Amino acid sequence: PLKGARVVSTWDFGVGANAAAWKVLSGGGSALDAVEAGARWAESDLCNPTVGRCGNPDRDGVLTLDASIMAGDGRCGAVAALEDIDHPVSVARAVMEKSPHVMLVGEGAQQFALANGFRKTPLLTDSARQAWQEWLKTSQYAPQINAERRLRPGDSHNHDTLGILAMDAQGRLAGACTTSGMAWKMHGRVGDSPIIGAGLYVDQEVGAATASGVGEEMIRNAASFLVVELMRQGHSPADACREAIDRVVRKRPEDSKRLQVCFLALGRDGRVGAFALHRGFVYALQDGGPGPHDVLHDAGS
Ligand code: SD4
Repeated sequence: PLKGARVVSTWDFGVGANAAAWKVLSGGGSALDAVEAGARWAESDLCNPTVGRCGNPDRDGVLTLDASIMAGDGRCGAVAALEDIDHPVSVARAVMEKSPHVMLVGEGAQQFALANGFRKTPLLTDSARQAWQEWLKTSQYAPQINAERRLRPGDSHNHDTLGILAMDAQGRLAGACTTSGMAWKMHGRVGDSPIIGAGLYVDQEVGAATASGVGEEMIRNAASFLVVELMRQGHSPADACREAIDRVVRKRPEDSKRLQVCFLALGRDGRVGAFALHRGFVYALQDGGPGPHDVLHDAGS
């Protein structure tokens, strides 16, 4: 019954997110439930300083969370700059299912969450606070490429956003993206992850795409939408990601040496591809096949 079902996630911690999503898929659940479960796993992972409750704060020491979720039929929801609410991906799903809107931000997103059964919880951990206090000594905002390290399972301090894409046994597609954003960002900064078309896009006719890296570049290029549109024009998922990276470079060649941008795509036919501006990007794939169920692929350029 699971023929065709699969889930792919960004970075090494995608292995854990995939395992949570696969539980849903292997029980006959939907791709939408699967990506939410995978994203919730990442949001709870206390080893991950860039997603959910263990995330690093902004330059004022405030932890703000961004998340989005999208189904192949165009339903979508997102929250940005959400404070003190656990599981922003589930708030994003509630925006999708229980509000007339697609995106809620800041205080309004928090009010909506509280009105829909979420509880206010201080999320900033001691280690994140300490990291921020250390950062304050220099106060330099300089996103790391993270290219030197080849990421492996158990290498728990690698950073970046969780983007997760799934196809269920019925061929339905869905995706989710969740992050605390760039560490030490300006207060109020919103990245690509909660912006439909930038950090995440899903179209049942074609496929799904998600992004990680410096979100300003994704927003500038409507990048996940671009990857899906390139697949619509006939590119394989891998070629679509490569072409989108080329677009990013062409637009701002001067930035491309110092910034990381990574794309991950899943075609409607189940093909998976990825590409990144710099080495070091990996993704995890779970398709229930023989052999190791989670495979890490280096997708560095
Ligand atoms: C953002 N794309 O907020 C996210 C963060 C990320 O590598 O992926 N960092 O810009």
